[in-house]
Amino acid sequence: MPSLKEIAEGVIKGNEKLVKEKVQVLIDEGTEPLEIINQGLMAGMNVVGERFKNGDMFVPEVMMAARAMSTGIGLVKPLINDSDMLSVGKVVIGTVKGDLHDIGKNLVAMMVESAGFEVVNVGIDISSEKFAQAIREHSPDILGMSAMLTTTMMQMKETIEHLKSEGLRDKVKVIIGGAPVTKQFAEEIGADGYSVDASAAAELCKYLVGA
Ligand code: B1M
Repeated sequence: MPSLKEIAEGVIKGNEKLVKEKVQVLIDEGTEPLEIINQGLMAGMNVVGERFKNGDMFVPEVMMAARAMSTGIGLVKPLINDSDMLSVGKVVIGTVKGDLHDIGKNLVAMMVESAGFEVVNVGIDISSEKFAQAIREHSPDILGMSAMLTTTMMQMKETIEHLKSEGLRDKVKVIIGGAPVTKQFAEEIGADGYSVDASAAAELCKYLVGA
């Protein structure tokens, strides 16, 4: 019988096939779904997060690990009651209007999910109206916006202004990130936080909900 440690190691190595096989064996043998997630899949992803933060792992490896983890979660999730999932909060995340870059944003979504949040990833090219609609629909604790172009980062300001005009700004914490974005810019446009990478984003989300 495979151990949870082997699953964690499979995630760290980004070995999707191995993770899929071992998770299925554990499911078939009756291991608690939440144990597989917390002590196997997420335990592995936490190590990946630390290594990425320290510069010991790079984007392609992190993406492979994230994919392996997602595949494992996909097998286990149908077996879990939503009420069993220990969600520490909900995050809506998207890339702003005019911007099609999503690799970094997806990485952030994965890391935030690994930190225990329910994540609604609304995709790319998201206008301020669509972000507002997503907030109304999902009532998240946090809205995360990503921009990779100097020409699209002002969309973040535009969205914050739009949320104000719709009476939604006080209902949600807003965090931003992406290559051209800085802490100073975040302060200038009235965001609640900025993070430089995916691990820092997960930490920031935890901080903002007091987890
Ligand atoms: Co584009 N592109 N691109 N591109 N692209 C950049 C961003 C660029 C810096 C390349 C360059 O010129 N050196 C440049 C922007 C220049 C600028 O504005 N200053 C650029 C350009 C100009 C363009 C086009 C305009 C090119 C053209 O068509 N002439 C065009 C624009 C299209 C559009 O969006 N409308 C374009 C297109 C593309 C591709 C489609 C080909 C592709 C995107 C594929 C995809 O995402 N599915 C692409 C890519 C891959 C890149 C580079 C090479 C890599 C980006 C990436 O994925 N990095 C990029 C150059 C570079 O960055 N070296 C470039 C890896 C990723 C993990 O990092 O996205 O930074 P990153 O995310 C990090 C952090 O930024 C942070 O955490 C992530 C993980 O640690 N982070 C957040 C990101 N979002 C966050 C949100 C948070 C918190 C942290 O909270 C919510």
